Amino acid sequence: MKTRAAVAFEAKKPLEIVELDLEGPKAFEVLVEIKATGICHTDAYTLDGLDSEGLFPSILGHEGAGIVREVGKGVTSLKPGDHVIPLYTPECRECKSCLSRKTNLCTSIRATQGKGLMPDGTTRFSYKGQPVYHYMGCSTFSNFTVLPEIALAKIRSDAPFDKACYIGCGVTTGVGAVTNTAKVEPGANVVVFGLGGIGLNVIQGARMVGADKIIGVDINNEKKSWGERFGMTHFVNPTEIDGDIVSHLVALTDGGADYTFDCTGNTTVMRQALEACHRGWGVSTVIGVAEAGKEISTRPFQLVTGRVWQGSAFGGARGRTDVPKIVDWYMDGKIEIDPMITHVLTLDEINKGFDLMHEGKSIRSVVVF
Ligand code: NAD
Ligand code: AHE
Ligand code: ZN
Repeated sequence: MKTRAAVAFEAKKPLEIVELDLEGPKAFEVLVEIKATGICHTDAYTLDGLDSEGLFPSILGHEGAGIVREVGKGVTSLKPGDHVIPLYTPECRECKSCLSRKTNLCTSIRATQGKGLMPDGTTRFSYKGQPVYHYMGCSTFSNFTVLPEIALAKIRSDAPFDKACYIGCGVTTGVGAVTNTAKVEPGANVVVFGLGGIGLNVIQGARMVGADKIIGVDINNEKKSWGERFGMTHFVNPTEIDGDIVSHLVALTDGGADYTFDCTGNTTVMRQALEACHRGWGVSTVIGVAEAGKEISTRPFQLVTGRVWQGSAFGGARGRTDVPKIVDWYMDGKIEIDPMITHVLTLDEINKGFDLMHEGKSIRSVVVF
């Protein structure tokens, strides 16, 4: 079949909207009509050539929602008409990682996914007879896409696509980092670095679990009112304080934060986030994705004296199990999504979504098909 898609032909070049060929689903695969997709900073990072796994030409996008249109042989958990959210972190429930119960990082198809291919080692997309790569196993910047059955969460059919798509990455990543990874407890002091599409969801997650101080740190003052809207109690712009940001935050939290989160992808900020943690017990969670070649460092003394450095992918969520529950949280009013979707675009306008992100003018842009 044919599908319209925004194709990343080359790094650092705008996406091009073209009609592609799409092969139907093979065994254990599913054809999905994407109804809406968010634009996450990770898409920009890959388009900018900063992803060590980045491949071109490819169809980016990993924050979508849509409808199952066809299932391949052997698919039992989904049928045409089901509403779904694609999962860049699948959940096979059979691999060593899934069975460990210690991680959400299902490993069953990670190797081919990182090479832009379906589990059988081929791509379903092509343009003028040449293969086009999948991205993060999702490729939601295409009106139709093919995914493995294990990479789709079935969701309730009354959830609006243009909001539910955000649960495919940003909402789950931010809220889940608080609830699943850090397991923030009521009364804790929390510092969130980077108040974008992820950081604001960390803030609303911290509010949801009953954190006490929720301090937001951003170099963009316009993020102050955004943070406050979702539960932030204090805002710090590190470029506007006297002295260094770590001392400032340690003073503000009476010795250091119980939990900090990096939502910037900046390795200097990651170090600050660790060092702003309380001696003896503070836990810093890295969510931001750093560009290829970057490394983090700190004095080992920071760890010897009880601070813990950890990371979180997709908010520690087991997609097929947890994503439908997060959709329920949204539909029941437990978490907010609507105000964070600042821009709704057509596929033809998708590059504007990247511009708005780089200019700091959007929280989430969503493309509707
Ligand atoms: P975004 O562009 O919406 O937000 C980034 C925010 O960080 C902006 O508000 C920006 O002003 C702020 N910022 C930039 N430099 C800063 C600095 N030095 N100090 C303080 N604030 C600074 O991006 P996003 O969509 O929220 O994504 C944030 C990061 O999370 C990206 O690195 C993205 O790749 C990553 N991410 C990771 C996961 C995961 O599973 N681990 C999932 C989604 C996104
Ligand atoms: N490809 C990069 C790593 C990118 C990365 O860490 N991705 C996050 C999700 S970001 C969503 O917006 C993730 O889930 N990582 C776990 C995984 O298995 O990729 C690189 O450095 O090679
Ligand atoms: Zn993302």
